[in-house]
Amino acid sequence: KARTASHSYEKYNNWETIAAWTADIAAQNPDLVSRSVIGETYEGRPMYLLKMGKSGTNKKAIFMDCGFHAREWISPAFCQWFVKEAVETYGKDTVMTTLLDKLDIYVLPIVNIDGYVYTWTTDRMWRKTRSKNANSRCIGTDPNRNLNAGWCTLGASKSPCDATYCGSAPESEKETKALADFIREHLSTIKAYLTIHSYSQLLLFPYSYTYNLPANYQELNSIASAASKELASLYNTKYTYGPGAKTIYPAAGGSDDWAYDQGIKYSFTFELRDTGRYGFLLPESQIKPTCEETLLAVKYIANYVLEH
Ligand code: ING
Ligand code: ZN
Repeated sequence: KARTASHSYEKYNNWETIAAWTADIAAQNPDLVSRSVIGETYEGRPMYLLKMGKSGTNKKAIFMDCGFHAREWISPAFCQWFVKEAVETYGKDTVMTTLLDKLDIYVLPIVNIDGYVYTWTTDRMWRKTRSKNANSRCIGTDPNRNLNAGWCTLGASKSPCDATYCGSAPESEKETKALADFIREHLSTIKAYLTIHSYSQLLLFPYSYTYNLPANYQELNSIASAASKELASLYNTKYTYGPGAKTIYPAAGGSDDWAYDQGIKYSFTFELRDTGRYGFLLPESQIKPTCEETLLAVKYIANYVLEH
């Protein structure tokens, strides 16, 4: 029987609770979930990665991360929800069963752990990492401006005091380096990259660092359209979709563009609820509906990748 212990999936959890949960969920579902550490953060916290799926040979994989930006609390909540749903519906829901039989799904519950901790202790609206910057009293780099995809050429700042500071070099942050290293080491299997942010109700795909369209633009657009339709089928939540540069704003150094240029042809950024009423302070009462609707879109994309 799938076990998810006594974890609170409808509350925002602090890092200590999430870290303990990663151990528990793996220990309680050993045939479906395993935990590894892909690196450590600037402040020394272990970056736990969950690998979901039945063991098998030559499996394709999907990589999903949450918590790039510290204040986007609904994002880690979704990664926890996704893992719960996977273990609870495996063997019951035919789509989830097939997904886990045929694919490995890597889930990194929080990328920017130090920033997340800081939002719990000190500043709820913090976005960046917590690394020190040379010759500046300002702290942190925007991890979603820190990848080597048109790095710091537009929609990013070279000033360490800004919220979109791109860092001293691509992958200057231990967190983005660990993420990029893991993906590079698994490029032969990873077919899709999903990164979960908030807010604005958008489903974005490359490119954000240029107005040029990706080679498989038509395919990505139709996947995004169908996934948005799936999402809306539950509570009629409206998503806008399209290439990042024209759908939200031009911004270089993002992880979806970087993953795409590594050869991962299905690369998406989700911007979850809402459209601004609560913004980053999305009430806990919206965790369940937000996660349930998002799950439909993620399952759609995963199933598409499996079949193509
Ligand atoms: N939005 C993203 C950000 O990092 C984005 C939008 C997506 C930029 C993909 C670049 C690439 O600004 C939020 N809310 O963080
Ligand atoms: Zn974000």
